[in-house]
Amino acid sequence: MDLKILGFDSHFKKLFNSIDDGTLVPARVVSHGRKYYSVICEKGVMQAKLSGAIRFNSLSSSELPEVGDWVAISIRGDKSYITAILERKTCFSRRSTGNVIEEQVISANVDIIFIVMSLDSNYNIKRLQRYISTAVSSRAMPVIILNKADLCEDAEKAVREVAGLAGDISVLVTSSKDPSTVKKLKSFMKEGVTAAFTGSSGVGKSTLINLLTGGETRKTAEISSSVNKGKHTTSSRDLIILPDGGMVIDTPGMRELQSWALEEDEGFEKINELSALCRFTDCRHGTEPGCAVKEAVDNGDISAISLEMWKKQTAEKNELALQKERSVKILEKRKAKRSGKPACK
Ligand SMILES: Nc1nc2c(ncn2[C@@H]2O[C@H](COP(=O)(O)OP(=O)(O)OP(=O)(O)O)[C@@H](O)[C@H]2O)c(=O)[nH]1
Ligand SMILES: [Mg+2]
Ligand SMILES: [Zn+2]
Repeated sequence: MDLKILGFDSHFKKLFNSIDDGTLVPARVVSHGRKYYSVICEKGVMQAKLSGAIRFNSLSSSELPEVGDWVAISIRGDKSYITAILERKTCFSRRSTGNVIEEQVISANVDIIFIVMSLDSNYNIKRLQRYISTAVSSRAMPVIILNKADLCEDAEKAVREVAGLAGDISVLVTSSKDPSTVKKLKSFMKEGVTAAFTGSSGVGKSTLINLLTGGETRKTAEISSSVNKGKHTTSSRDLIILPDGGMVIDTPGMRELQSWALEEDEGFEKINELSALCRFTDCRHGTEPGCAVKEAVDNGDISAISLEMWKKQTAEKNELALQKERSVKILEKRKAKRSGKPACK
């Protein structure tokens, strides 16, 4: 196996050489369960476990290897251990749910994120916007796929609407029933390039991947319903090597994509600009006197709806910042506990 095919470029080579003592092997994470990681290296695919040091030193799940990561492995007899993760080029993540709010990495070192939305009842511009901002903050290149065009009478209308908010992001219209779909997807893929598919459950991510691999690599909803086993949705993340070059990562459709990054305000420039003219520097544009934003709403310069949306987003942002702060404290406590010292308040 030539590592170049897997995207092991000069950047990762340099990182690897800086930690290699002559006993390590570079490998890429293909999939993982709770204990074992499938990694691929020059020798082929093998199972590896985390070294004790990684397990002990990582405080949050984002410090553990994820699909797409380049890692260093140490092979001892018939066992392999992951001893280090090479610094990620890109990192596609979301906010985890649970009592500790932390970054949950979905896939690492992805060059392209195909955001799939289907042109049926799944079509939702706001959700798309959320996917776009998550993809942008991952530093990978987003590409929008409007799938199931065969189920939509006026795909052009959707394309116009999506193009309006997508800026210079490519927008593809696809259908598993249309032979040109494969060509469109392939034009983005080449040796060493990794693309991840993301989007709601049932939009056709696994079906599109099967078109790219030219076989039924991924189970899809349709296949299993024909054998009466109910809906087969993807439940694991896997890195798949394409026959014509490039790699794809299939991900299970997420019910709600919560962005990890505190996003820059979008579309609220006017409100933010005017805030500087409010009497109080911390004006929340509610009932405060001398509020320049409310004045603009009264004059019709800003719509009441945008102000409402601004308030909602600000509240969400404040809550997220608070949750993050709390999480940092919990993680610090965990760390102190590990090192045997009492946690400071
Ligand atoms: N009409 C139509 N159906 C499609 C198209 N693409 C996929 N489907 C169907 O949509 C259903 C869901 O497809 P999947 O590929 O399993 O969807 P997924 O995005 O992988 O879903 P999860 O794994 O749950 O996230 C299947 O029954 C597919 O046959 C399309 O372009 N047109
Ligand atoms: Mg799937
Ligand atoms: Zn104000």
